[in-house]
Amino acid sequence: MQTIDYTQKIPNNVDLKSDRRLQRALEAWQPNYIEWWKSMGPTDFNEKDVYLRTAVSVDKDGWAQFGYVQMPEYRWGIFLEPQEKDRIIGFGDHYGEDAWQAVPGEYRNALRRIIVTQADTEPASVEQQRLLGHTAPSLYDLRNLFQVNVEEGRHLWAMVYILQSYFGRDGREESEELLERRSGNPDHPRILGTFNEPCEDWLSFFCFTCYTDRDGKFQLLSLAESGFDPLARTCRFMLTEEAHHMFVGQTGIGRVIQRTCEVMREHPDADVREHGAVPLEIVQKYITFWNSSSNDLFGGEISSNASNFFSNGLKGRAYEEKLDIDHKALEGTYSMDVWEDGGLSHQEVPLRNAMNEVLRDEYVKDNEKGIEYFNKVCERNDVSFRFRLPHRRFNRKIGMYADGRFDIDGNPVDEATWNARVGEWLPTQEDRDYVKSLMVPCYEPGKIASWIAPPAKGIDGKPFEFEYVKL
Ligand code: BYC
Ligand code: FE
Ligand code: FE
Repeated sequence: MQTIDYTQKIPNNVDLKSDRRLQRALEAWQPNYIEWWKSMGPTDFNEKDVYLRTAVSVDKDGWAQFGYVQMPEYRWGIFLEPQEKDRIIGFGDHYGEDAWQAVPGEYRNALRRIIVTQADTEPASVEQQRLLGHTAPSLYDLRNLFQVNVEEGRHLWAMVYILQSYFGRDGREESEELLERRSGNPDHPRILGTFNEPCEDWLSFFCFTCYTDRDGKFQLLSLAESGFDPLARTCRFMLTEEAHHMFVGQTGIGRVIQRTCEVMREHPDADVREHGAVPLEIVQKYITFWNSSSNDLFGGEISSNASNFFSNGLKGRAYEEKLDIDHKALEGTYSMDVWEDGGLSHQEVPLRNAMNEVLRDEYVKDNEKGIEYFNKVCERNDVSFRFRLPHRRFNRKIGMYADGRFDIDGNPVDEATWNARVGEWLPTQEDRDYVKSLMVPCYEPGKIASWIAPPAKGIDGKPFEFEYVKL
């Protein structure tokens, strides 16, 4: 078992103490990080004991140890999957060559940009979620929020380690800027759109962890294939943590639906709002908003960036190494509906240029499974409502479909139709106000807010009533 050295100021499994310069650079960044955490993280909860899991090794069973921790004392560390002997690059023009242990000079800028973009999302999400602790529906949920927050903090560490060890001074400058950009700040925003959207209520939080963290899963899967081996190893370990974030989102939305269904059964003739539940139509609109915004995180449908990232061996397809496919992707094409001059036409696009769309396909497939789960909750409760994903053309801000207007089924519509119908598809101010009105904290162990059902089970074998956060 590859244990992590916790006696070090920065826990790690990369033998940091053998590289004094790097260790000093990271130790110089650490207080700035903590300062950022204390001002931009979950303020007002920094002195509370939270029942958190911490990684103690990167092995299958060893990476989750539970105990009470105050968040600023959390052992954020640097954990990479062990190096695979003789690993080769699994795709693109360098297919079959030895994986890189150092940054290839010609791809330095592109790699740096990918890593900075990935890194930027991590602190952004902590900033977006920073006030949610004040309105948690239960201590169980409060703890899950903080678990997600500290792990996103660790993901920032993971990327900063790569920047500082492999990108010298540029990497150190980028590390500082990662603590300076601010989610939603018009003058100094985070890099990607979704990470500047406000996430101020718990229904948004669950949708964010369900759909935006799931973009994280697929971006990490594609970076886990990278020919730049340290990045691949870092992302492989991050993926183990990501699963919990999506669990929080998926089951969180499911529990909101469950609660509404219960109210509908008990009071078939009432408006569920009278009983403090969220109408399923509003849940659907929140899903539609966060899913469509997260679709943008895959970039444009036809992208020369994506083609270069693939050709150069920087970013592969999800599960590239495991799949029996043409790893050079030089010959294939991808059929897509191209939006041009106000119309859709079916076109064959060279596969390498369609890599963003290939990855988005996997993402959509994963999301479909999540929707089936929500519909099972309805079925189980004899409720006829059915959830759906919006079409991927719907409400896009990035890529060719951003130039048009599409209804939730992906059909082109004119501006007037869009304006008349957008309130059926996306949350209205009234919907948001209602959801906001439900956001009152419920901190008593074993109690839960009116708008959500308790979880099927607690964390780490503990019951729901367990005092997950000592307030
Ligand atoms: N918002 O060729 P294009 C996570 C820019 S989430 C704003 O279409 P490309 C997490 C793009 O930068 C995972 N701008 O796209 C989740 C480019 O700009 P320039 C994060 C956008 O480059 C929850 C231009 O549009 N990881 O971990 O092929 C909680 C044209 O670009 C957006 C990564 O993203 C957008 N949505 O692909 C915590 C992986 N989309 O060149 C954490 C690293 C595109 O004109 N990033 N643009 O200035 C990448 O691989 C790529 O940058 C993208 C974009 C896939 C994001
Ligand atoms: Fe993350
Ligand atoms: Fe995450």
